[in-house]
Amino acid sequence: MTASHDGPSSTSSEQRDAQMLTALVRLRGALQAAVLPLDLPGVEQLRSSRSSMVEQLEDYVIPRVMTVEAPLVAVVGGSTGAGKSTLVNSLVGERVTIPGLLRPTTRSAVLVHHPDDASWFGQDRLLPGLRRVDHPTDDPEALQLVPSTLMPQGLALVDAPDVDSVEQRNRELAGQLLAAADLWLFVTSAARYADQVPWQHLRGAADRATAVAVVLDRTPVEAVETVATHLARMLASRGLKDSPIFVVHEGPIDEQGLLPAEHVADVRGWIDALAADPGGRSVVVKQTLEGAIRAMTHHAYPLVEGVGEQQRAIADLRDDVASAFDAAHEAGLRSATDGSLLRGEVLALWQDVVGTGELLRSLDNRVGWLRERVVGAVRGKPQQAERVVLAVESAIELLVLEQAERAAGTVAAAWAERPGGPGLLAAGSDLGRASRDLRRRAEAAVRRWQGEMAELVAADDAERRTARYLAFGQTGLAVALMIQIVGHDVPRASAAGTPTTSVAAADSLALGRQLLDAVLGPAAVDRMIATGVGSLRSLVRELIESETVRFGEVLLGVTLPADAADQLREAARRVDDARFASAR
Ligand SMILES: Nc1nc2c(ncn2[C@@H]2O[C@H](COP(=O)(O)OP(=O)(O)OP(=O)(O)O)[C@@H](O)[C@H]2O)c(=O)[nH]1
Ligand SMILES: [Mg+2]
Repeated sequence: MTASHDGPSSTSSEQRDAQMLTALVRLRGALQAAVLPLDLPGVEQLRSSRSSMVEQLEDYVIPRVMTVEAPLVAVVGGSTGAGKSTLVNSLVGERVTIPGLLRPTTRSAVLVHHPDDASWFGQDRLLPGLRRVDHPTDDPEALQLVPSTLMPQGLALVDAPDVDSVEQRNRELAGQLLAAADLWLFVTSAARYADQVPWQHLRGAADRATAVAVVLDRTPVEAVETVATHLARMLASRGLKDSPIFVVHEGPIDEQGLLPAEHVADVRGWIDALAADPGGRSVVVKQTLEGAIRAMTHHAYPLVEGVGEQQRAIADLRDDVASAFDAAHEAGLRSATDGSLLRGEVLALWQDVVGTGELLRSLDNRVGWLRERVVGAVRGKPQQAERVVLAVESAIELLVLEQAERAAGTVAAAWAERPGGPGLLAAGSDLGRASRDLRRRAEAAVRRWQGEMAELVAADDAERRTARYLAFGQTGLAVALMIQIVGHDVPRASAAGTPTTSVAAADSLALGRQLLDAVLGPAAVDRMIATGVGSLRSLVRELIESETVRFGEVLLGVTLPADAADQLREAARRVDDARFASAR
């Protein structure tokens, strides 16, 4: 807020109301954005605080600030079967709401008002979420509007369900209606006044400084003094010493279900006086409204903390995925070309095709005809070459599956320990394992890659298609190329094996290279290996990357705008500023 030279008095009350309204609308937006998606400890309480704040802003605070001059709304709430509906009818002086013997009877809100006040209670005003109806209903989403000429102008009465109902929907609606009241007419009975649930509500009202009047209903004459004294003491000790207590004696009920008028004369007199006194009314409205707003900013700050905590937890969960899959990428890319695949079946079958180290050592590379002998040695072994193709295929698939499996397991283990993590694991399906179709996808990708390798050797200069090429065959050359690719990072000088390759593997790698050089020429072979290494790496990278999608989807369900906590803090601060501005 900027300091004005003319002082705060230069701000008119309309400007202050407008400032407050803007701040409240912004607070509602910030609260709506501040979802608490993760099941962190204590989140239930924050979630319910958040949703009741949004609800109260929409149902009561925002419409109330927009129309401060609207009639005062007194909600008649309280214990089950205390006689709330009977009291409403008796106060009005005609049957406007249905009382009953069965508990609970009232399941839907009934608002009684003077006919001239009707325009204040349209759909877009108070409690906009409740559909306006003009007939009795049990629909908890409906608000029955009942005009009665017996009501004073300037004050409306709402008959609410029981706050301690056996039915949850009733309890919720009762709470929602009380949160939208300017004044509570809290009804209890001699039998029920010490019950816990009503007192939880009353304590909440005391915290917010909601205007409350208590009606001690259905009280036998002889019990009045004891009960009323005790009740007054309870109210005083719980911060409600200013709340008036009205006693309504248990009385005969007429055929309309109404108590004798004199039984409710005190309450009715108080209501009439309030309705007739615009100043008194506005004091009540202001007290409750300001209390609600103050409580709201008060409750917003723990929520800011909670949102920040959620943001940090979400970032940790994301990091778990990133670091597990970074490691999988790294290991996958490394093993694809460091010779790790040159063992077992791949090596044995490749040796079948190309011979062993002894052959290599017996060769004198400088003698052309010896090279011819090597080529001759592999001539006519197309089936063996095909078998190497299959072995290489499954070795690469296995490599991808292993890395994906390990990364998924690492994330699952980390998430199981993180706050909010177990809920996410349950939300996804089998997140601790590689996805079910990965094998199929890997198979297709590796086959595509092998096809590319075959094309690579085939597409080479036609002039090279010498007798040697033809003897070796396209598949033989493609296989030799694949072997060079998966052994690309094996140090060249080593004929003694490396941490990832055996002597035999290093030998047959070298032999393969000689073959390729002899057939295709060293420069072309270098180019082909480089191309093949590049596309094998992208294959591995893409397949492992595709495995993060499932985690991404689960995390998408728990996203929070990056600025949610800041926006909420700022919005609450603005409401506080507006509050202090209007208090001056
Ligand atoms: N004799 C007598 N009966 C009463 C009195 N007050 C309420 N009753 C009866 O008690 C029963 C319950 O009264 P309701 O007015 O429906 O009570 P409620 O608090 O609205 O009940 P719910 O809506 O279910 O929470 C009805 O049968 C009423 O006729 C009273 O002062 N005297
Ligand atoms: Mg009722």
